[in-house]
Amino acid sequence: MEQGRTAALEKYPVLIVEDNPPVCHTLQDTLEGAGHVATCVSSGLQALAQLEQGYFPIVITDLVIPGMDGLELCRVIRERFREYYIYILVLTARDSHEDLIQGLEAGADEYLIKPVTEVELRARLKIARRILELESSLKQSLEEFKSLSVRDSLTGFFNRRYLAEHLPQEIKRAVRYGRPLSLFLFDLDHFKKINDQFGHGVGDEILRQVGSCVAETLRQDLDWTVRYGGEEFLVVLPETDLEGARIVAERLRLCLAQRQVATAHGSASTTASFGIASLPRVSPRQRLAMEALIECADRCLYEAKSEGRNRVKG
Ligand code: GH3
Ligand code: MG
Ligand code: MG
Ligand code: MG
Ligand code: MG
Repeated sequence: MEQGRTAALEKYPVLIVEDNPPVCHTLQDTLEGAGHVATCVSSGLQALAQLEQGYFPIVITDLVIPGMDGLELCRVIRERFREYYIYILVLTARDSHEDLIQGLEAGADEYLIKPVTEVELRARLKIARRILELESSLKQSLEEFKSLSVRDSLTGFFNRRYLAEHLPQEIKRAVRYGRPLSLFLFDLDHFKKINDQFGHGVGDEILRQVGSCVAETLRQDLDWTVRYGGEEFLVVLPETDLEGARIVAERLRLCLAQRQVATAHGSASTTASFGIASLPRVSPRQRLAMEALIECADRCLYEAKSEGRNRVKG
């Protein structure tokens, strides 16, 4: 969904479906006077074509129109257009109670009987505006919630929930198209000592600095990072073979080793140990399993730790 569609709009584009041109023009004037932009079409099929191409969160439709009638149009709109809510006002000369019920059942939000005064129409449009604004603010909250629910709040990296959903997809894609894929785990060295020596706040700041080194050394559009444990991270490198992953990990290792955090008790810094795994190195029987890849990286990370830390293995 485009940003402009979720933000509250000043003017809502209105689609008028009306086969009587003078009525259509009068409506258009009223709507424009009320601060909207209005487009007129004269049949249901034309209306659907407009809705396919453009953004019309408000539709005002007559019931008796050529071809598909207004009721059918309401039903089709409700079935087919779900990307954003379309507020539908039926505006008709059919004034029986039965017609009104049919119109509402077909999906109309309002059923107005001609002639409608300009004042009433403006008031009805205010209802439409309230509903549409409510919808867009709910949508925004949902987007924010979704993006927060897959991220770690301290570092901004993805969390394990995101990993469990996306790494299997990356692996599948790489295997299907015969593309390379690598990942590496890295774990900060003797991080407990940093906390002990400088306090947890400095420890947290160093964890944030990991984010800045990652941003400097990885490809922003392809690579992605997960906070895998407290001071352990997993980086996924699509379209990257083992040799490429070694280069990236080495670059990140240097960045972290050079990073200094100023504290009240002098500057603090840390190093990290890295373990890399690459798709071709996992046996074909296992290669779809993300656990196999991560285990492979974890074994290399263990090696890096036991060989003295601050190094890349894999
Ligand atoms: P090693 O080189 O073997 O990895 O040693 P280490 O001290 O880094 O490893 P250990 O697993 O013993 O300790 C990890 C430390 O990371 C202990 C824990 O308090 C710290 N840590 C984990 N999460 C956070 C966090 O969110 N903030 C801070 N400040 N510290 C954290
Ligand atoms: Mg008509
Ligand atoms: Mg440890
Ligand atoms: Mg550690
Ligand atoms: Mg650890």
